Amino acid sequence: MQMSFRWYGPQNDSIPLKYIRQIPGVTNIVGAIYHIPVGETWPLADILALKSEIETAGLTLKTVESVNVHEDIKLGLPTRDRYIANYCATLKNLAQAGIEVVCYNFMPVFDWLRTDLAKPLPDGSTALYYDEEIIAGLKPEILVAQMEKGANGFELPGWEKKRLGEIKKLLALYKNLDEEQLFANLGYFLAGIIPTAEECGIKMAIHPDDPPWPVFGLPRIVVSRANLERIVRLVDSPFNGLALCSGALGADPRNDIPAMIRHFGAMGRLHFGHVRNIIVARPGLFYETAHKDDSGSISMYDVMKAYHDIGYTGPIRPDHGRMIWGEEGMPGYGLYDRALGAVYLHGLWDAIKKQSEGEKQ
Ligand code: CS2
Ligand code: MN
Repeated sequence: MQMSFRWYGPQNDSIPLKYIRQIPGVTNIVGAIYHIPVGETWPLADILALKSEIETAGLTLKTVESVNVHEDIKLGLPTRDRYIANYCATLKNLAQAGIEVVCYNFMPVFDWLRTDLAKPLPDGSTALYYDEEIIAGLKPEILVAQMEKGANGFELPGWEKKRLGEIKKLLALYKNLDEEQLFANLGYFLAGIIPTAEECGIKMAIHPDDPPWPVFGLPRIVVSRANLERIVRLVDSPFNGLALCSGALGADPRNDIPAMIRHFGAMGRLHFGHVRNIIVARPGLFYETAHKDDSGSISMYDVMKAYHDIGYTGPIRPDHGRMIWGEEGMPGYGLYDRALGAVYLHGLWDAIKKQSEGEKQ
């Protein structure tokens, strides 16, 4: 397991790399290029510059999150072939820079979404919060405005102002697209990119939809064990794998996260672990909590034990954190609580590892 930390680059992140370097056990940065529009090829020089900045700080860059997928690919428009070719070119450049894992998602229009980006918790911290009943009464353009306002001056990943400025137009394009078509479009995309990923040795890791159910009538398919099973078989290659996000999938209590880790891990399809805890207060209402095992609805011990038992050697990151100690930062991506999460998860890992080594002797 390689403990990793997401970093949004020198222009977009308020946290200096040198602070991340001081979190015990964190060795890897999960990074991306943000100034190239979705769908265009990431230039090798830009990737190398990012890598060298990270290495100068004493950290490594082997995992990229995300290379976002152009909307035309999700929609299955004729223009998709050009964007798939660009995606392959990006993968080749990433491979040349030594990148091993690329995370992406296949959510129409929106990336992860919440109804409150700073919900106060009883301990005085704030956290990301989602209530389906609030969503039901909201117009999508109001949600976009709320997300922008709550973002604290940061551009949230997957929430590019320019693209979402045309939200009504975007939603109209999806009017007749159902789950089956979205599956077909994902299959087409994977058929287009996986041969390149195989050739250059990049493990593709699809991130689950967050929340894992349809929103605003838009289909969402990366939501359950059965669907993940179908996705890894769309193109049957070890390079067609998963980024298992405990918080995203865990919002639906029917998803047994440790069982999924064991299952897809044994298949060799688990390439990235996002580990975070949430409280599911009632169906459709959940919020993010501290990572501690008993702080939320998902047992972080069971999750880390499952990663350990499958012999997981890939990247894991604490995913989101709350805002604590008066920190001002990008919602979900402050320094303090994610650092606590990384160290806590690592502590669980060390204990599980030591215990299993003792049992073997
Ligand atoms: C989110 C997403 O849950 C998460 O990790 O922060 O933005 C995620 O990075 C993307 O959906 C992955 O493509
Ligand atoms: Mn995640």
